[in-house]
Amino acid sequence: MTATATETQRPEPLVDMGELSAYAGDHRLRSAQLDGETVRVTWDDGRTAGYHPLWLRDHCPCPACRHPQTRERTFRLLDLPETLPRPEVEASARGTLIVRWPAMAEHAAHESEFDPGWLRQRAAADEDLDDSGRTQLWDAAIASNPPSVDFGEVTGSDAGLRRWLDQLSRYGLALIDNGPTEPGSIEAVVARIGWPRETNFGRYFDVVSKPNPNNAAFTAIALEPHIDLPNWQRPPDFQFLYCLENEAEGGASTLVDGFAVAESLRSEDPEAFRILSEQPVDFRFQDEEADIAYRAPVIGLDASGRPAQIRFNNWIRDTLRLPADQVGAFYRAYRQFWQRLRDPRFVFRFTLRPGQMMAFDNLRVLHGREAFDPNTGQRHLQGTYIDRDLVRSRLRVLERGG
Ligand SMILES: O=C(O)CCC(=O)C(=O)O
Ligand SMILES: [Fe+2]
Ligand SMILES: [Zn+2]
Repeated sequence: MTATATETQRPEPLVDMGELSAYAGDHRLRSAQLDGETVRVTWDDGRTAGYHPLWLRDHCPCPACRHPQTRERTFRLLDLPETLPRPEVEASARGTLIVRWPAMAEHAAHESEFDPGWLRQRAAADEDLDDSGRTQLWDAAIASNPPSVDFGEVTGSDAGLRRWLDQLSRYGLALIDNGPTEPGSIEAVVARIGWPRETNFGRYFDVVSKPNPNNAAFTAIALEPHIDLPNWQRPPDFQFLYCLENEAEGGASTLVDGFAVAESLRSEDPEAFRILSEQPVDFRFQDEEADIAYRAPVIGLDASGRPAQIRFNNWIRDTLRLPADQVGAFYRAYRQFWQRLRDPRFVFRFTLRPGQMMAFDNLRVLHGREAFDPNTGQRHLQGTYIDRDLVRSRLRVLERGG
């Protein structure tokens, strides 16, 4: 009802869309015309794009179609006939797109005005909204120049933070160098993005060798490449590990791009890839308080068949529930993948320095650690997790600024 009640009024000027689209630059529209089923627009720099009329109607920014405060859509497709009349389109004197829909039966006429920057941003939106457009696979060669930004820049400047988050979404990995070594320094990094994702390990956790560990990380043993919490339906998206002390002998870190390894498996051993991407396996964590279990394939694919979620963690993998005649093929595939995850041609091996932090995409980049000897010195990391939505949101907001 809201939509039709105000249909007859001339729409107010744009609902703050100019501000939202500032990062698309201030290009104005030079022309607009309806060409078959497509509204073609041309900006003043010659760039063009096409939009379906119904898409434009659905995205009308006027206060009758979008809530003026929340900016959320109030317009309902169901309030219109299935076939819309042909609109008139025009590039206004101020460089916006005007679309006028004539009245039809009981439906009032409607006019929409679109910000040229907003339109321009939407023309490329598919790539920008989804990290897959940025993803750059890597291998051991990344060691010569690992993505990293200084602590002072990440915490003190938007340009530094933007550079760091861009690295993180491209490589699924970004280091922070030259930070303080006071406990809690990790919180200053998290505060630049949002807030931590809490798990059964707490909001922040200390990675030290403990007397009664409930997880392999809290021992001094070597950790094979793994993702954290594959036993959750929604494992943490990103993990941060901040090094405060690293004096013990051993304890080097290993990182490997699981998407790169999965792609190499796909091309070199397609049958192993098929099994790991189709066969769900069980993961489970149990202690006195918790019993958290989930079943999913080791290589989760997105709708286009690209690796999107690696679930590999050998110590949290639960009983393998498979018919006996499929067990051999599964273990063969699992071995092929695991061997590649440890292959020096893929692994980035380095030792964290005090004041250094690593951030990685927990569903893409597997982390590991070599054994250390707790009798030779202190090793103390602080860790936390953070949601992808917060990381992407902060990056988009920073990129808006131009
Ligand atoms: O000790 C390390 O370097 C890593 C520990 C670990 O895997 C974790 O905290 O998730
Ligand atoms: Fe871990
Ligand atoms: Zn409207």
